[in-house]
Amino acid sequence: KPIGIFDSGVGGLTVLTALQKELPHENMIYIGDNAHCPYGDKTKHQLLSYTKEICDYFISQNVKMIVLACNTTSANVLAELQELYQVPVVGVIHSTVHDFLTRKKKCPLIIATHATIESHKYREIIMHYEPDIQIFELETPALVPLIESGQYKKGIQDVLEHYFYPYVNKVDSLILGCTHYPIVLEQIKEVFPNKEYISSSESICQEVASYLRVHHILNESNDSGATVIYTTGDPHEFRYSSEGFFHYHDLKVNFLEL
Ligand code: DGN
Repeated sequence: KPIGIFDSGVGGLTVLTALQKELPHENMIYIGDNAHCPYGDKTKHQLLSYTKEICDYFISQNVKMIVLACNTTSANVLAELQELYQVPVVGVIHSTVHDFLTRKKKCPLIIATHATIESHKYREIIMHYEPDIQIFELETPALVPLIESGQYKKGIQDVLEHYFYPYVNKVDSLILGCTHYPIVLEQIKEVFPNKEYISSSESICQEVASYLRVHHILNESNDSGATVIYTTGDPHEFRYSSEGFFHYHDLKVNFLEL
């Protein structure tokens, strides 16, 4: 049985590639919901309606687990999706917070979409474990459209400087609370150096791997897993925006109508 993974667009490919590395024998289905991208400015009601369609599709494909490779939906509709489906549904936020807490930092800046920041999910979970941590939260809505355009190298430095300038001397760590952001981590490090960087795309892998192991649903065969990629938008655009940073050659992207 495959694992179903989705995001609003190409950002979740950062989770997909990390999972492929960690779990090379698993079959995976990836959906980029580009028809509704970006998710960051959508209401909870909209997010639930889009993600239900995606999860229903995954169920029709007999998946054994669903991974929300997206902070915006993890922050806003995870509990609702967990109620609705029999298969395990996991989001990225708990494992990212866990990862952050192991680094022993005291002043994190969390960057994420409007809907993730507005939910204060990161703050809530961090404070639950470590009430003394001084948390800064920042919406960075210009980043996802830039990354999805595939043209992010032009102009991103100015945008990043504008966002990070007020925090340069205030924080000791940066939580990349959106799965699109690791794509521009090098650019971020240039304008915001010498921090501890925590990426929600890496943090989730251990959680998925140990869940599969503990529940004995890890694929034990030595065959390499197959991945099928879908977008609800334009497959050519999806390929264009992902090829620049993932170095996939001849990535096969299928159109999915939900
Ligand atoms: N990559 C998603 C996230 O982690 O929040 C969604 C980004 C978006 O669509 N704005």
